Amino acid sequence: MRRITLVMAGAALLGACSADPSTPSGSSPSTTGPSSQPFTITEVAAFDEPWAMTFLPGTSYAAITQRGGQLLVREMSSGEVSTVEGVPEIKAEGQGGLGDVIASPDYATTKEVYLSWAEAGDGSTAGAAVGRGRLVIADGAARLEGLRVIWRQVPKVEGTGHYGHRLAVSPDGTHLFVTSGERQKFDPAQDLGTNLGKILRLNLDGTPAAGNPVAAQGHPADEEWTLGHRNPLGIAFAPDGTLWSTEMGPKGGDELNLITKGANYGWPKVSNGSHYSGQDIPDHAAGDGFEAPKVWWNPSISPSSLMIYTGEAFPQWRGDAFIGALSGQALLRVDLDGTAATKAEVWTQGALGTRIREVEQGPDGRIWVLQDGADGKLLRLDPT
Ligand SMILES: [Ca+2]
Ligand SMILES: [Ca+2]
Repeated sequence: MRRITLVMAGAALLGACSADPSTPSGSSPSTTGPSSQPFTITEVAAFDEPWAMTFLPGTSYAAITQRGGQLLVREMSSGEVSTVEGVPEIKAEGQGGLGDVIASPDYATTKEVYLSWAEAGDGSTAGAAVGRGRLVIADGAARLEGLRVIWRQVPKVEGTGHYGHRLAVSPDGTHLFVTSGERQKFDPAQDLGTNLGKILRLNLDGTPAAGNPVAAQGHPADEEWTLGHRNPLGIAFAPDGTLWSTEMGPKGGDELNLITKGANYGWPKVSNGSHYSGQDIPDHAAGDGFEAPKVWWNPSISPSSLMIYTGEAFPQWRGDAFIGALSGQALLRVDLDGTAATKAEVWTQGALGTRIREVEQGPDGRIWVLQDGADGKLLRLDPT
């Protein structure tokens, strides 16, 4: 009985989108099958407003950020958690605080990680920052050494929302991609003179990468890879090298975008959602000059995170996108096939039926999920 209820809830979510008459051409229809669950869900630990997690390659540790400003390392067999000393001063307010953490591509030799956070500016202004430093774990303690800030949002503005600041390194290990939210200021997303509302392509030291599409327009345009983003809270490469990003839309219009060099994703000119005031925003339409999402959600699910699966534990899902939903209170799979994307399962069973903040793949291919909030559980999904 419980299973039937859950399946119907998922179907209703999917149905709301496929019934939307404003379907942009080229977007993929939903599948309508039941969201069967070929995994068990185990609660492993709990954290205080966890935001991001990453497994540190070649170690038995995972690094976890808490929005309030703590970087933690958890030894995954013993469960022992250490608080990392030496994290930067952050502005923990609203959506801001400590953000993403990923390993550098040369982690095996340097032990360096990238970290993102909200940084205070003059008065009540703030902006996202990205730093790189050495994460030393020894004798049951952990510390960051030599942390240097390698990128900042410019300008810093008032408000505490839409930092974005999710991080990904290209599969060839040569470039760092940073998502930069538009800080709830709308127009900067279309202004090449700010790096707000953009996805940036940087060298590993944070300098602008050669070959970026609008570099001729000076700095910070020389950092910019794509524009027209609102609050992109997920970014990941697929095994075939394609780059994807999840983006929080306004009232409706959450997006999964295929990220391609120089493309303009339309915010705030177009969106399949509307303003919270009720004011309409034109939908994505063929020929409007903006890149339409491959998949979108209306009503909103509030995508917090994006992981593209490459493991062995769930071979049927290799190459597919996993998305955590905050307001949608679910874990979602989107089937990726080259540059095409199709909605698949919406899992709301048990502990997955809550605000989900982060999705990660473990070194053995199991899937890990962090709930949002003050008692955010770390969940492990094991194949059945
Ligand atoms: Ca992560
Ligand atoms: Ca609209």
